[in-house]
Amino acid sequence: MPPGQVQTTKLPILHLGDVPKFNPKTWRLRIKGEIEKPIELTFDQLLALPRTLSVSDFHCVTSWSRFDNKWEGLLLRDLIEIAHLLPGAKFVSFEAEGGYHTSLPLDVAKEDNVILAWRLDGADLDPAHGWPLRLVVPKKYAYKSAKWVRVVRFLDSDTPGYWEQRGYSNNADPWKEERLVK
Ligand SMILES: Nc1nc2c(c(=O)[nH]1)N[C@H]1C(S)=C(S)[C@@H](COP(=O)(O)O)O[C@H]1N2
Ligand SMILES: [Mo]
Repeated sequence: MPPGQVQTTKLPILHLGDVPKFNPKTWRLRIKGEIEKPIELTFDQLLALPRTLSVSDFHCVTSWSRFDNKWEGLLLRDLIEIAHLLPGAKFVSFEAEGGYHTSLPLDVAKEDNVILAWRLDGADLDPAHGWPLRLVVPKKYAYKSAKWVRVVRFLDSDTPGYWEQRGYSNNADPWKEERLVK
């Protein structure tokens, strides 16, 4: 357990704004920026990609942690391989429906267990937990784990996320308790 955290067994629901509706006819995941050619995937096309089961812990900066979450989806590492990055790609930004966004350095995005997930603990994601697609970054505070991801944008310089622009750490390492920037 990282310092200052308390264990919870049920996954709390935490986000800004409303839970968006999912329309499989119009929904697309868009991959763009510093890549050879922009990619657009329907949800069915996403489901046809290699999928991984990734078990990890989840730490919210407001101090709850949930252990052993079984996420299923597309590893960022596999997405990066499909996307054919240009040499300038150094960061990746995740843009969610409703305007929420967050970012990671490319080397963090390639770490184990960073996944775009559509299932949790053997069931499709609950709408409130990000259905149909959410990011999970276990080694960072959960504000990096954007729900309802619609755009994955590779960048040559960082675009800090919603909370990162409002005083929260852009490195967000729970083991170092990087919560608010002092
Ligand atoms: N789109 C979106 N994603 C988001 C948020 C948000 O406000 N909007 N909040 C983040 C925060 S602070 C947390 S703790 C987790 C919570 O995920 P959960 O509701 O599935 O437990 O979602 C993250 N992803
Ligand atoms: Mo959070």
